[in-house]
Amino acid sequence: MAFKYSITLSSFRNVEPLEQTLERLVQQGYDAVEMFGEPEMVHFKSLEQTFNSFDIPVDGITGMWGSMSSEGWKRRILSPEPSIVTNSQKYVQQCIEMCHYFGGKKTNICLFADDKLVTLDGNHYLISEDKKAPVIQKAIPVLSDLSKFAEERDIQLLLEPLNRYSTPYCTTSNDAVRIAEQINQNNFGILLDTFHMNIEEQSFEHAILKSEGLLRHTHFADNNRKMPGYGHIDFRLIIKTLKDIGYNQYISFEPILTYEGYESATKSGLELVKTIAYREL
Ligand SMILES: [Mn+2]
Repeated sequence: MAFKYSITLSSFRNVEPLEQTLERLVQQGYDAVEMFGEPEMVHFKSLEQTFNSFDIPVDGITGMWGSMSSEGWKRRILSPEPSIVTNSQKYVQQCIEMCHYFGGKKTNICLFADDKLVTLDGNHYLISEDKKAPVIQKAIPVLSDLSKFAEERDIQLLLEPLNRYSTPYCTTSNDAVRIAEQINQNNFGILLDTFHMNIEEQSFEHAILKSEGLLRHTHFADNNRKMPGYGHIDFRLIIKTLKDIGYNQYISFEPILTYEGYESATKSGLELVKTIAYREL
């Protein structure tokens, strides 16, 4: 079984021109890219021409949540403020439309809350289940509507658990599965990110097994958010477990590339993961 390999363009956004990134990624053997979700900041037509000229497909849209965007403060689905929720819905709809336009199949969704609710961000505690439940419950109809909106455009809406320092409401595979089971729509699934899993999950293996049937996309980064092989996560067990559950979707790298030598890191990280994936485990 072969995986397909993608990478998030948000990683290169403030690093170099897009054309330079795409040219190198094609050379390095990437099958696709994830476009960052800033629908109001890019020109669709010229961007489409750029992707076409490098003959590299867009697999999906990475939502620019939290501090990823100057607009992040109003992209908070769990906010108690109705206007913020409405804005967040609109944002996800725009990302879904954008994904559809570029021929992608997946858009991720992260459950950010209002700053007032994230005061625990500053320390190391998690929110208790009884405090979490009502906040999540309120978001279920919103997520359900967005999932239907995505389905009409043949897009998978994928819930990505983040670590507690970003948002404490959906941090594990278990949290995401519970929400996805309540939504109960075929195009609503889960995206697991090894960087966040490393902080929150009891084991990579258990988290992946738990999400079987719902896992439709993965983000790969090492514990320090560099490319795999530049930190201390053991990707062998992760890849073996993905194979065990019959995962045949994208492995999409989501590194932070502010370090020297990032151009070769995107190559060696990809080669490391491919080597592990091809080897019999
Ligand atoms: Mn991610």
